[in-house]
Amino acid sequence: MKMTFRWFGSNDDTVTLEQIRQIPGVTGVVGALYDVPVGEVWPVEKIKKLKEEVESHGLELEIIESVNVHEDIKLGLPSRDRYIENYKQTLINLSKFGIKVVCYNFMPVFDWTRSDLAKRLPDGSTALSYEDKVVKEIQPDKLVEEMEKGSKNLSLPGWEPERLQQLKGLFDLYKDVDEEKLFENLGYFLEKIIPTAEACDIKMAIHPDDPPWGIFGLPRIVNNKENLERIINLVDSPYNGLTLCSGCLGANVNNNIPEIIRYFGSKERIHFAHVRNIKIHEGRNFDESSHLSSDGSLDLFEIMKAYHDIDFKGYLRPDHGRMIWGENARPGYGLYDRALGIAYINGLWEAIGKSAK
Ligand SMILES: [Mn+2]
Repeated sequence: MKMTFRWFGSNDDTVTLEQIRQIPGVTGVVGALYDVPVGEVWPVEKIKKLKEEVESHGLELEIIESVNVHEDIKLGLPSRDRYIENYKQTLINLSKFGIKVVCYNFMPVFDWTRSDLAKRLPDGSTALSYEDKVVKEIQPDKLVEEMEKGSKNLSLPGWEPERLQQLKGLFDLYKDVDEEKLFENLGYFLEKIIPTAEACDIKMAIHPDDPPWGIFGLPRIVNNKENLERIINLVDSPYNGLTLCSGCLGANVNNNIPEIIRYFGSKERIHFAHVRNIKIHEGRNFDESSHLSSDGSLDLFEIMKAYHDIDFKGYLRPDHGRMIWGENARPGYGLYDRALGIAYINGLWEAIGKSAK
């Protein structure tokens, strides 16, 4: 595996490249351009600048999270073709700078969703949390407001203000889009972009829905083994692959993460691994916990063992972390707890590797 760390750029992250470079085992960052509107082409000059900045700190930039998919593509509107052409051009531009994997998601309207961005845990740390009742009862526009309030004036990935301003219009458009229609629209998108991804040698890696169930009556399809299987078969190419996010899929107790890793790993369709733990409470409620197995509901040893068993050579990053030691950072994306997660994952990896010999 290649250990990486998500970074939001020097203008929009409390964590610096100097700090990331000092986390043991980290060889690269997971980056993106955050100032290009969704659907527009990523300019060569900006990609070049980001690449050079990362490399000047002794780190690699080979993976992008995310090139977001314009809503018109998910909706299947006639205007999607223009945005798909732009997406292909973005892939071509990224390939000029050695990008190997592009992560994206296909969640209608809302990206990752939480009811609390700073729930206080018993040890005094704060974490992202999801309470089903709160999300069921809140109005969508109020949720957007709450997320913004909790963001500490840092942008939240996937929560682009320009899209969320049109909330009501979007909900109207989605009235005719059920899960089947969403699969169809994803298939259309993949059929158009995978040949370009192949030509560019960029592996596409779809990220699961977070949480892995529908919210506000909107369809969600990237949420269990059966649907992941259907997705990789929409276009049967190694370039049509997955970001395996343990915390997202793991929020549904019916998803057996080690088994899912082994299954899609054997097909060589996992290109990017997000490793984190969550503490599941009764019903559809969960808090994000530290990475340590005993702090959450997922067994990180079994998860890392599964990656070891499939001889995982792809990119891996710790996913979200708690806010600890008084750090003031983007919710989920501070330095300290994610660095602790890396140290723990590295420890598991070394122990599993040595005991397997
Ligand atoms: Mn994730």
